[in-house]
Amino acid sequence: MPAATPLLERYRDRLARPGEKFPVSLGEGGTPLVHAQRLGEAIGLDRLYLKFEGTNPTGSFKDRGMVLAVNRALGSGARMVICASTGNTSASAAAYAAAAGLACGVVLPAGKVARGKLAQALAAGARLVMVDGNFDAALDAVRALGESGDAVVVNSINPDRLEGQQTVAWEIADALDGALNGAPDAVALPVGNAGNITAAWRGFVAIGQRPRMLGFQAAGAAPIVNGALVPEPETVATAIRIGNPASWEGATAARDESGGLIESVTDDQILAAQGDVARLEGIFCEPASAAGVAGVRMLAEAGRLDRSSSVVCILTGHGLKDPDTAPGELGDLAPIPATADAIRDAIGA
Ligand code: AN7
Repeated sequence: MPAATPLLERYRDRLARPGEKFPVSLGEGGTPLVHAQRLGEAIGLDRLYLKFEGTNPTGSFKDRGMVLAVNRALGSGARMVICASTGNTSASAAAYAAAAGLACGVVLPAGKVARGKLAQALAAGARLVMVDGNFDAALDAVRALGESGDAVVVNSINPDRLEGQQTVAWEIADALDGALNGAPDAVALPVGNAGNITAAWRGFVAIGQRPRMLGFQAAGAAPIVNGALVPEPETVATAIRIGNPASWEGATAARDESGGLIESVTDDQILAAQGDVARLEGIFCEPASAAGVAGVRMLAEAGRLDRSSSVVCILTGHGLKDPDTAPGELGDLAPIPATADAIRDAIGA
């Protein structure tokens, strides 16, 4: 079926309950899978692919699970959805709730959410509160609110979210079927609350594929790598600034069942990878999204990935969401005369 078919209709046979209707869609899914030849050359991989989730309607992979969660909340007669978020979940929840005519509450860690994501939730009319505490504290509070029945929680503790997020695995498989004659050898992605690695692995298993799942946490927010909660997580990649992942067990199951790994990368490695993806492939992803690329580069350079292995990096969110950490400095460039000669000198044409 063409990619223009709404995501939940395309995979209706795997997702829908009998007779279920999905009235809400913003055109999610159908994201590009790019053979990253220049980046692959730099890293030492001949078959490196980038699945760019930034082209989803709200600019992140969250839309895949959110579309199912909000359709089901609407179908159940709910009036309001609520989430805690490092930013992208709230942008997605706010947008889908708006389209569904539902109210949306979002609870954010004060001062640590990228500007673009805040702007999205505000524009869609979400009822937004900042809490004095990190994402983990916000999620605890939202869980309690959900249990009281005031609103449907649309964090990934809602099983509909993970169900819908499996579609990224199915799209990768559909796109690579001809090119690779089967599954990729490995799939790399950032790990925050650990819903995505859990869902992607389930999605692959559901269709009989078993790529190695390579998860990467930020070094300052690496509870799964350390085997212990991180009470005060810190990283430039605010999307994955999470110290107590809700899907911890799903992530370790994905790692162990797939023969994969979950390791950490530093903020410097993350920012370098974000810049490489933009300069070598023309794809602008947000810092958290680059953690998977940073990890793959680290493994390849250590001789832990064969040059011939096929690797898909899931770039989870768009760089425009977080202009403040974008690579490159405009600095305090003094204006020059608006003449061809002056401009030619300045840019070295
Ligand atoms: C760009 O929005 O947790 O491991 O509240 O925004 O499934 O949590 C975002 C997470 C990776 C990690 N990349 O995915 C939120 C939130 C981006 C993200 C992750 C997030 P999970």
